[in-house]
Amino acid sequence: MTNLILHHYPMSPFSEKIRAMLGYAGLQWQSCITREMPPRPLLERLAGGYRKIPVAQIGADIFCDSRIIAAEIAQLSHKPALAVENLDAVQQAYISKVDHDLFFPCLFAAGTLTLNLKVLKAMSLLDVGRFLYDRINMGRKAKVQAVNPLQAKQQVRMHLADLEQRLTQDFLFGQTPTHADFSTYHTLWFIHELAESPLLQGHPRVLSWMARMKAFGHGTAQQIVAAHALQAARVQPRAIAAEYSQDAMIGQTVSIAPADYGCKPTTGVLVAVMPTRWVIARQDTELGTLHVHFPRQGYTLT
Ligand SMILES: N[C@@H](CCC(=O)N[C@@H](CS)C(=O)NCC(=O)O)C(=O)O
Repeated sequence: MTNLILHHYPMSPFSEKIRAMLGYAGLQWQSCITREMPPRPLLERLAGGYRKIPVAQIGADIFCDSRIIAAEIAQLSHKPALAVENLDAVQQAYISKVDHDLFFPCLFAAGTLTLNLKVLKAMSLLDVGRFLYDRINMGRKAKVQAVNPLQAKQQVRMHLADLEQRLTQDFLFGQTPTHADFSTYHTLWFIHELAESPLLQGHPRVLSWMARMKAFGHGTAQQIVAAHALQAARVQPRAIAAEYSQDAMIGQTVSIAPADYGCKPTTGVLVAVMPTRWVIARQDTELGTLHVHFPRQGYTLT
């Protein structure tokens, strides 16, 4: 069993990206289920203000964003192609496109009665109301252009036609999957598996690739509760290599927030500046020092 804890909820596409990666990596992990919307007191304590899901944790190190989590899984499983920074510029650009430009079109295009029924089964009516209120508010405050729901299906159809052409091998960029496959998978999982929408029909290569991706499963997960995750955080964070603590900003109090939507900042003392990530230290009266890791791309530091 690795000591990697994933904080997630079942219907979250970006969480599915990580769960599928954990399956491919063949890792044993610990699963801590969180609510579909704030308040999430445990994560507020561990990650500060960061409000997106998934979040991962190894002891007192907290990893925000699926990119950073993927880099940790790449290290743990010795599968370097799971980390975005190990891929070439073409794959990196493709990942940005599917993770950012196509995420909302896929969510909007997935509306089916089945999805609505699953949501109603998973949440109380009161929570559905809270969820909608939260997401409308998040959308209003977002710094990215809203998706036109009428154009969403067309965008997804174009995406599927493009994928059908691309999939000449078992995976998008070769015979083994890379981060790009998992980035592409999670939004289509939302449409095909969760919403059970017929949108993917008529795309035989996409459907076979989806089946290959699904076959990775989720690895072996042990369910844990909040108290266990808090207990796991009562250790010293990992040491930071000297080469990452040379930047002139080190030691300053900074706030880091996503640049697109859900832009809630986390504040702490900057302790590492790496080529692709920032790490800030936060103090919790009971847990001690926590190190919170963020990607540099797509986040702002003030
Ligand atoms: N860039 C983030 C995006 C994560 C994201 O947007 N997650 C969605 C759920 S799939 C989210 O946080 N929605 C708001 C929420 O759950 O509070 C990542 O790669 O992890």
